Amino acid sequence: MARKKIALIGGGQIGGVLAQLCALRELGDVVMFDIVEGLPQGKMLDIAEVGPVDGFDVNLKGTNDYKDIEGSDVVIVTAGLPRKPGMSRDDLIATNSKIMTEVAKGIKQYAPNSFVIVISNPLDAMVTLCQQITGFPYNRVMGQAGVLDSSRFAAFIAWELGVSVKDVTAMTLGGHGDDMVPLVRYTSVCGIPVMELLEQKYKDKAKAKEVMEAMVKRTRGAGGEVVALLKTGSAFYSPASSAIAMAESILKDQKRVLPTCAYLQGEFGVNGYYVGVPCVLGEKGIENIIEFKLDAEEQAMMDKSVAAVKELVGSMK
Ligand code: A3D
Repeated sequence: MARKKIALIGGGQIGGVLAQLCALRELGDVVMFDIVEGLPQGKMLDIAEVGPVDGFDVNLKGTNDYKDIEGSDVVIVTAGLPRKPGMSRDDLIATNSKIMTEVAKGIKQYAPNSFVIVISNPLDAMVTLCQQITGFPYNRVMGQAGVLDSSRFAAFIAWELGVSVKDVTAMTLGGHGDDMVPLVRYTSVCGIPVMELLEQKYKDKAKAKEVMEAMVKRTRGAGGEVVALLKTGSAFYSPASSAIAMAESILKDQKRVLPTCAYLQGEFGVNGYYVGVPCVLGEKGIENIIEFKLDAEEQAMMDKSVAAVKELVGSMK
C-alpha cells in the first residue's frame, strides 16, 4: 500500500509543529509549502535530520512550488497572518482572504482529491472561502478550532478540580470567536457531570456556578491570553496538535468524534454556514455530523455565535 502524503500549506509557527508531529507519528510523507524561499526547505531539513534520533522514517520535503503537493491525501492550511496583541481574529480577514484565495487555487489544481483542514484565521470565514474556491465536496473541507477550544476548556476544568486532564471530556460548539459555546451540561469527569463535582468541592451551588462561568470566559478568551503573553504571534503547539488529531482520524479511518468546523445544512437550525459541531471523522472525511438537543439557553448561545459567523462571512463579500 502506498504511503500516505500530507501537505502543509504555510511553514510558520504552526506549520513547523505540524511537520514534526506528522514525522513523530509517522502519519505519512510530508511536504511543506511556503512562499518564503528557504523557510520550508530549512524547517523540513532540520526535522528530517533528527529521524535517526527520534526513530521516524518518512520523507520530508520543503518547497515553494505547488506542484510538489501532488497526490496529497490530506492538506493542512496555516498560511496567513497570526494575531498580534490587541487584534481580534476578524482583523485578519482582508489579508488572509487574499492568501486563502491563492492557496485554495493551488490545492484545487494539484491536490484535487485531498481532504483539507483549515487552521488559518478567521477560521470560519477562511474555511468557507477555501471550500468555495476549491469547489470540493463539504465532507472534504473542514476547519480546526473546536478540538483546541474543547481541549482548553477541559484543561481548565482538570486544573480546577485537581484531576488528570485525561479524564475530562469537554465540548465547545459554534464559531471560533469570543461567542463560542462551551457546553457545560455535556462536560464530565469520568462520566460524572462537572457541575456535580464543582458543587461537591465548594458545597455551594452559586459559588460552583461562578467558578464555571469564569472557566467558560477563560475558554472564550484563551487564544487571546496566549497572544497577550507571546506578543509576537498566537498559539502554535496546541492548534497543531489539534489538527493532527483530525488528520490522523481521517488517515487511519479512526471514526473519532471531534468538534469540527463543518458545513451545516439544517443541523442545529443552521443552513449554509460553516460552524463548529461534533463530527465523525474517517476515511471519507466528515462522515457524519452528530446532532443532539440543546436546551433553550444553549440554543440562544449557539444562535449568537452563528450570527457572528454570518456577519464575518458576509463581510468577505
Ligand atoms: P506564522 O508563523 O506567521 O505562519 C504563517 C505562514 O504563512 C508564514 O510562514 C508565511 O510565510 C506563510 N504564508 C503567507 N502567505 C502565504 C501564501 N500565500 N502561501 C503560502 N504560505 C503563505 O503564523 P502561525 O503559524 O502562528 O499561524 C497561522 C494561522 O493560524 C494564522 O492565521 C493564525 O491566526 C491561525 N491560528 C488559528 C488557530 C485556530 O485554532 C483556528 C490557532 C492559532 C492560530
